Amino acid sequence: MRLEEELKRECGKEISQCDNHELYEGLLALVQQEAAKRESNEGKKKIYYISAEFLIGKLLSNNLINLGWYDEARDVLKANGKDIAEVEEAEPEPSLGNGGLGRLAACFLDSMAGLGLNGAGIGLNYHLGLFKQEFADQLQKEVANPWIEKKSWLIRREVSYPVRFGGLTVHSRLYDIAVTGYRNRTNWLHLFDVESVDEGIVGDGISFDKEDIAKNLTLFLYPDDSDEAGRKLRIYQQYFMVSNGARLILDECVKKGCTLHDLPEYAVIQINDTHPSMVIPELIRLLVERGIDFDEAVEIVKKTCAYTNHTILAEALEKWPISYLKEVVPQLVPIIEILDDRIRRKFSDESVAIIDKDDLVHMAHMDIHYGFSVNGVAYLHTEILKNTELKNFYDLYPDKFNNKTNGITFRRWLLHCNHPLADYITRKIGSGYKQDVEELEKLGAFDDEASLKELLEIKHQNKLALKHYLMETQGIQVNENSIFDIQIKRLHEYKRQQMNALYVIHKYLEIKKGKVPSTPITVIFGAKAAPAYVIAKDIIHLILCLEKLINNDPQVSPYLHVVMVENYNVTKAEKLIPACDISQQISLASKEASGTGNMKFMLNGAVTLGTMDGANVEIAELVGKENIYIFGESSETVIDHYDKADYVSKDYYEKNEDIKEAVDFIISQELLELGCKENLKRLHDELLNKDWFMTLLDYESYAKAREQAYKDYENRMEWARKMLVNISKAGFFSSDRTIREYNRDIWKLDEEKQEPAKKAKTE
Ligand code: 26V
Repeated sequence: MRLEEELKRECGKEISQCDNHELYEGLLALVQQEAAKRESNEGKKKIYYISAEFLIGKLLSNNLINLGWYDEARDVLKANGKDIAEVEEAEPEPSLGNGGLGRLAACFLDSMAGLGLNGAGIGLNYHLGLFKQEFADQLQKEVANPWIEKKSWLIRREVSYPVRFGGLTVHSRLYDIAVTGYRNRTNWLHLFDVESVDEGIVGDGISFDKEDIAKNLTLFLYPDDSDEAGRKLRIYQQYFMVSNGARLILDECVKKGCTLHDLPEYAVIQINDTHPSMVIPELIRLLVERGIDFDEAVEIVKKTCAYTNHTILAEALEKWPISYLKEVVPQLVPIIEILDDRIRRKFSDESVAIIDKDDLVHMAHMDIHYGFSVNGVAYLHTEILKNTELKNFYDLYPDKFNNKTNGITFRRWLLHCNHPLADYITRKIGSGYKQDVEELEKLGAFDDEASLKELLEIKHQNKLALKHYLMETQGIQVNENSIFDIQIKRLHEYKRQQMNALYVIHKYLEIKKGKVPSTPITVIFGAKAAPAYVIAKDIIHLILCLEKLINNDPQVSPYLHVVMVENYNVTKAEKLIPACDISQQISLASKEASGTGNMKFMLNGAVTLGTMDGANVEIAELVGKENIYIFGESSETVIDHYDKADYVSKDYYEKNEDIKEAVDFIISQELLELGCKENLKRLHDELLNKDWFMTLLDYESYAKAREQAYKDYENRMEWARKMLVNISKAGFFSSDRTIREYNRDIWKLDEEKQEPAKKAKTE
């Protein structure tokens, strides 16, 4: 076999003599060589997806699948006594993202390459990425997370730019990661780094000198911004990313014959949330520096940049004090002031200004005025942007607004992470669905008893695999015959992990009173909390205390188990999702822009328990109400409560005995013995006196829907039918569909450069 010979040559010895890490490195080198051979940057116009996060996950298997090498590699390894799954374990997971926004960027890169679109990602090469989460004394501890080994996917390039800040100049260095297209050409993820970065300045946990910019600039993703130095560091990082990115874009375009006057014919820049928004003034600055008249530069940029909004949460919409910008990026300030001045002359409405009366620069406002497209990430989210959050902008520019419902790459979230299910689907409907996901609909016909039993058996096998994984990685014992009820996502109050925890308390108390569930339940959480987000950390504390209390109670643990997965990341998601029965998507309606975990679970045959929020709305429409558990108040009602400020959590606490009992249990003797009084008391107070995300408002209907799901699970055939419908309707959520829509409506790249088989359908 060719691969066998090449791998032997690459490793310098017999495959059977190599350890898993050597085999990983050997395969990495082969993939890199092949990817470079398949490189293609043809096409006049190119899409640059610029983002602070790219949560790419491990790359080996994904690349093997995309190159069409996976089966051969698996067989070669097997023939030499090696297991590809163990080789995969040897790869460190790059830690270049936080949550859905970063994972979406990674799925999009995969789809762009798979569809043959001329595109690239632009971001930063954080050496320590997002922190690694460890648990000690039922608390989250943050430690550094180095992921770059001597041999890695990063390819050092000759590209370097001097980047000037207020007080210093640093020199950048470009590293590239190949993005292999599924049976297609290679695109690149461009990650900029700074030559002077120094991991040695990191002290205890993740502490470091926030003011030593030359050494810390690309150390961490989302450095703690609870103080001024942390906030300024974020501005340093953002400017470093966009300045390098903008120069790379201009250089590439000029090389292809662009005169800069015609830049929009060569480049389109998708701004992923507001972290890269400074690309707008920076591009204007660079164009002027290269001889373009200011007014024309503004027009060019307007035709080149498009903005995606990923949240309506006020605290996540960035607003930087102009004084910070004056210190860090003084060269941009006069440009931003002119941009603001032009808006103020045109529109009297203060709410659409770029620089507000408190001298805060609203990054999203700059994107909307000076970009040509604004999109939300799910139907409901875009509607809320148009009608509520960004209504004043929608009134000005109705044509700029459009929706692009998120998607996920099926290569990673089905073919790679769930081999048994992918094989099952291939057996039933053939392998056409791998290219055309809409073919998944054909699965719907296989609702006979034998086929459904097979589906249940696959779920069982995946649960067993997860059981072994949890035992090996965390020493946790779970029952594969229990219901796996899973909530994995960033920890945030709006996502309401606390509501899930309240239900766990309720169940615990019920079992204590002798009411045991027919089938045991395993409730699994996975979440990192931002280091300075106090209540989020209190919620983790509560969950870890519950885990200890419940799992050690012999009266309860046969029926109810709680697992908090440590350091939840892409690799863990790939193990958890295929094993899930119930997918918890329980955000307060209107707050979750889309969610993408919800799509991954659905595709892997889990049934959603969720609110009418984000893409849950579209999932519900696709699968029908018998195949999803929807509960809770609508987004309209929620928005109305906020408008009227009439939600009082205590009313719900006092009205409902179950709620009162569960909430008060947070400060019960049992829990106080296991946890910290300060944290538990603060969380109790928060729920009782504030509850900004209305946990208690929805608790009753949540508990009811969850009970119903558990009850329905007892009829396994009916449950399997729900699983089948979910899988067969998941095709819509392929990121290939999303990317085709971006290209059709926003990017408009040369059609002939796309793979010819599938173009976006016209509406
Ligand atoms: C980030 C942070 C980070 C620090 C703590 C406070 C805070 C609050 C909100 C955010 C969200 C930033 C934007 C984001 O990640 N949005 C997510 O984007 C996904 C992809 O479109 C989408 O599926 C999720 O619903 C949305 O939350």
